[in-house]
Amino acid sequence: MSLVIPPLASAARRLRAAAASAPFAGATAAALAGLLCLSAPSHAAPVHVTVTVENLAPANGIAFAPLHFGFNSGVFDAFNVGAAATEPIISVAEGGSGSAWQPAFAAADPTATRGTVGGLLLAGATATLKLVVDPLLNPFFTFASMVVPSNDFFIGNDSPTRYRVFDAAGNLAIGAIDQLASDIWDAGSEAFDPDAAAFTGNNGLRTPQNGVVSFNFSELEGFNGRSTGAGYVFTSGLQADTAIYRISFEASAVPEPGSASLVLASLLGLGWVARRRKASAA
Ligand SMILES: [Ca+2]
Ligand SMILES: [Ca+2]
Repeated sequence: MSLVIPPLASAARRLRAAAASAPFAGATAAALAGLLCLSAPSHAAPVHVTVTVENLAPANGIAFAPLHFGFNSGVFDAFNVGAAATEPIISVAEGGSGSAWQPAFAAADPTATRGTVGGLLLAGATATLKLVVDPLLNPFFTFASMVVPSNDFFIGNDSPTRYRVFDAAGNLAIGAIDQLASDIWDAGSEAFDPDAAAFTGNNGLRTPQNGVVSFNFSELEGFNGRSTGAGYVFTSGLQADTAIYRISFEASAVPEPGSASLVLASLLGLGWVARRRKASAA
């Protein structure tokens, strides 16, 4: 059995070996080895990410169930336009809970950083969640949230690689994801019926639609005039280009005092060697 040693680690090892055998040059080598180890790209620096969601829809219009999301490697695909919805996305679209979506995501991409942000998000409301993300391991963002009132409407990304929020260097590449009314999906799993819809009826009732996932926001007008669970009378007020939802991202470094002090120690080591050499030459 042989170990494959990456070039930088190998260089660091040779420098450490040199450090053990030669006094002054060795000290320089040890300091350089320390720096090389720190610069080796074996670990992505984790970052703090604040995810903020905002309901931009017109007042007394649509609201949203909690946003289910995950920073991920780009392999979890919960639905496809033109195909029948499966249990994971139905658990978001018909009930808002994501009770099958989250486990399916975890099974498909075990190292994804998943979360849920907000409760019932009414027009004008915002909610935030801060979490730690590895930007190189999980550069993509996937999300899903039920639109209410509806029987099976939701927002979400069809392609798992649609939103790459971190670039190859681990820097934030997208400040926000904006959704318009024309981005709203009908899961095609439950037939339109305000009396059986979340927010205006008995959400426990349902009539199978046996359709496929498709874009659909115009059907929301069918809820106009209905009293909602939040007490207001619903008016859709949506055109295709009406802004309805924004997910924004802010990233900041996670402090790593241990690494910082190692770099400082290495630099101080180099300075000490330089002073010793100057002293010997004098
Ligand atoms: Ca898809
Ligand atoms: Ca439907």
